[in-house]
Amino acid sequence: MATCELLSSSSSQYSTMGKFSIQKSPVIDQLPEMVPSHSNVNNNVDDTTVTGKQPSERVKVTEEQRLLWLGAAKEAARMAGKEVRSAFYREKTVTMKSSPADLVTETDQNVEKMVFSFFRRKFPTHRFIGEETTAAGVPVELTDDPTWIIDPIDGTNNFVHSFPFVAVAIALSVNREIEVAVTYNAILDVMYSAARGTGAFRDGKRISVSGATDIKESLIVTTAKSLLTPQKMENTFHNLRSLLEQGRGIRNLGTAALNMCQIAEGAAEVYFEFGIHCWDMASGALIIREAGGVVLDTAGGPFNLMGRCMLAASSMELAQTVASGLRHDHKKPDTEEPVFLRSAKD
Ligand code: LIP
Repeated sequence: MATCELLSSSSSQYSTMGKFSIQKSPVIDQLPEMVPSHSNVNNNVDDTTVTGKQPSERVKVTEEQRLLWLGAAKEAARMAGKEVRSAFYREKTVTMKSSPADLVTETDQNVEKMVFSFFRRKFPTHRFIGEETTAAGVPVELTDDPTWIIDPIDGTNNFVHSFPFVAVAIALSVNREIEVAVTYNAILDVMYSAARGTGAFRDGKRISVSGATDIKESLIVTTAKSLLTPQKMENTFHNLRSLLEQGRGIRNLGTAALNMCQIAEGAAEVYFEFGIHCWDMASGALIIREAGGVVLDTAGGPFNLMGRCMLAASSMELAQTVASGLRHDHKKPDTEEPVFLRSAKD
């Protein structure tokens, strides 16, 4: 196991093993190549039909396109996963973002770059939103155009500690709906996937939520975040206490994307979290809904992909029970304009 030591109080960068060396943040160095592609080159079959601008002009997405995109998403996730695995037990160069619990490594940045390039080659007109690109200063912008939403390493803290729950999360939004999604546990080699309207799968086998409606029979997954303000700590303790008094227990894998997959495959019944971003939620939202689950905001309202929070459950009844007892922790949304995802039936 790598040891994590903060080697200089004046620097935000440290190494998980061996000697410390100060480096310029690779985020800044990589920015130009990580800017989303808005190229108009069009040499791919799907791009000729999905470029809707106005709702009335939106072209219907076909099954063939979904299959093509899902295949590409799985290929990208496996390719990224190989990179993540090969770096997993090696020394890592770690940079702090907003706090000592909010980290980024060279692997996060390299993998995001690699995945962007992969999709750019296949789908030159598609756009991108990525965790590390956003951290480097590119604003989140979701239009009707096909847009890949990517978290290269969901669970960076886990990755830094070599705790084996680390996911590559990839989703494609078209007309502001998630059409395909994959969440890949790169260390344990488990692939969750979904295409809109066709169900959710784990390594090719169909999965579904448990369907539980009673909190007394529910495992609850959530994150108790470190280094919060006293008020936020209070809210966290309130929520944990109230759920511990009602449910069967609380779990956390340390990755939002894999936490969501536990609801989708019926291993747990409720998941909620405040402060997460669209790249943490996009793949899981589709996978849970395609598995028959419910995805809402933490107040029990419609789920906003840009709203920085999620409440997912195995049934609407359970979701509303939990929503009614939660103390909320509001964050600045990823975009001012909300993006409400419809269910596959709409
Ligand atoms: C992290 C999540 C984690 C959540 C953090 C963060 P990252 O993503 O997966 O579960 O609690 O807020 O979003 O930064 O490791 O990709």
